[in-house]
Amino acid sequence: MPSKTAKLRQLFQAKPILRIMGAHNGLGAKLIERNHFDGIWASGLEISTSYALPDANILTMTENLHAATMINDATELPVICDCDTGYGNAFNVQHMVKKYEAAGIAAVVIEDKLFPKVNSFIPGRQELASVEEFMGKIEAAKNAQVDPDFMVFARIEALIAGWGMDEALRRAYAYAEAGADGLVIHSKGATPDEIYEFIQKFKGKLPVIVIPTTFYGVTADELASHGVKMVIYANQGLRASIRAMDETFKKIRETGSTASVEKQITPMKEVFEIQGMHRLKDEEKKYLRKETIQAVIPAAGDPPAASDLGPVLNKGPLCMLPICGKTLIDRQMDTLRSCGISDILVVGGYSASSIRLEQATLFQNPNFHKTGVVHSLFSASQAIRGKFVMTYSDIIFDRMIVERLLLSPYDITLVIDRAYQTLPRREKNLDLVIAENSDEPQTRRLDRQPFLPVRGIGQKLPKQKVNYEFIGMALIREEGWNKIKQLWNQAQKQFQKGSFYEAENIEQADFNDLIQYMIDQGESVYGMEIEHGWSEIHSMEDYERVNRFFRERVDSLSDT
Ligand code: SPV
Ligand code: MG
Repeated sequence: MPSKTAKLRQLFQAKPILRIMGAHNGLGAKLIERNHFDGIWASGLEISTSYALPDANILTMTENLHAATMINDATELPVICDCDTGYGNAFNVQHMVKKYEAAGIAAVVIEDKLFPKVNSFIPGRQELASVEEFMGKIEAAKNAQVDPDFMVFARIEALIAGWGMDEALRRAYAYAEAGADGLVIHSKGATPDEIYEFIQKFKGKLPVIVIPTTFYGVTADELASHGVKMVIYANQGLRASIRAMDETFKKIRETGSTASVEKQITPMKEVFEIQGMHRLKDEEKKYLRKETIQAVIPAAGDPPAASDLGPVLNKGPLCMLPICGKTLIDRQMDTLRSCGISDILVVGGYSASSIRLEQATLFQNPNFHKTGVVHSLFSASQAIRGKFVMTYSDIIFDRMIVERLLLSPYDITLVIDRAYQTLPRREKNLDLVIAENSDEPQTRRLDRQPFLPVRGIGQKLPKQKVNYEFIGMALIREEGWNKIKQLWNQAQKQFQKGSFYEAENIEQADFNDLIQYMIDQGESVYGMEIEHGWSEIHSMEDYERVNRFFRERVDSLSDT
């Protein structure tokens, strides 16, 4: 890629006239580029106006350079910077060239007025520097540049200041002698006549640059035919946008809505295109390698045979149970999302067509009546990419449980509730757990969230050994899932006939059965101890309790 300084030099060689458009920020630069101009004028007038300040050297060099850098960074086009009088004397100019060149600017223009200058179209104070002083600035600028292609254009303000053509020409020769790379002959005439006269009389070799703000009737081709090498449209973008914004704001204020302007304003899609949002989105996967955590919710099974939830379920699956205006699965997904889990995979089976999900992927386990939870889990296997939280579809849980679970360092972690030890009733069909807990019951415990090795899991464990209940939620890391896949393969070969742990056959294996098999194969499975903060919904009694909870304390569970 040639440097922008080289690019500008090449353009001077290749084109009869260079068309340059003014900007004050990156957005302007982008629009200029897409309209095929040859370069950009970082206009002092535009930059000042963008700060709502007079074009009178109020802004510092640093502020102007900041705007110029924004422009330059947004475009492949060479940028020519309006540097007013060079921000002081020849030493300021030296420093300025060093900074602008280092920022990748292709050329600078300095004008022969006194600092602080006033915009050329403002009547009154248009004081010119002496020729000697300005020659010193040009020499300082040329000696300061490092890249030989960097250009310094000298702007003659004699016609603006009313000093006449002879003075303009005298200055032109002097600035050429001082080493300027081009001359901006500025004029506030209504026609380009005095420009043409200047060109005709100027016998030097330097390219001539014009800014046809007042003599706007002239075309670039006409200027070229008179020997102009570069035309700078210094402020038309700014003026167009002022008018467009003003009219838009007025209409919105008058009509009380934005409908009146919607069709005239740039669609958001285009705004994002200009920003480069699409590239950013395309590259997100490549650069934003944040660990994504998924959730898998097996929701394929029929409602429990003994359940009295029939009337509220209305033949739908349990996950679609409405709880205070939201389905159970929506409440689960809200809680998971509030913990940063947004890629949610749901496996339907029984009445799957009635499962309504927003921003989650639904998989099917068509053999749900003959298969168990493990089969459902594997139905989503192709979409499981790494770490995931598996949660049964019939539980509701506090987000704190998920948040803490995500911190588990183990490959497979089950959430186990110690409240089982104190529950007065011992329900049937609970998923019981035997976990190793070396703590003496009465001692103080420093670790609020112990992870305990799980030794046994199932519904038929010897009650006297059971100390926890599995709540139906587990964290499975990538390594854990790889082990599960590997051992599940092995189990299928091993258990082709007969029962598989507590399941009638391996096809009907429950998650408990799989985990017990893993443990028996020597794999480590941990339990994360909790106490309360969740509920299963298996019966009308559970359902009413959960509904009551949400009616009374909406802020505590999934809505938080
Ligand atoms: C600018 O754009 O800031 C210029 C050109 O210097 S003019 O406003 O015409 O002086
Ligand atoms: Mg200016």
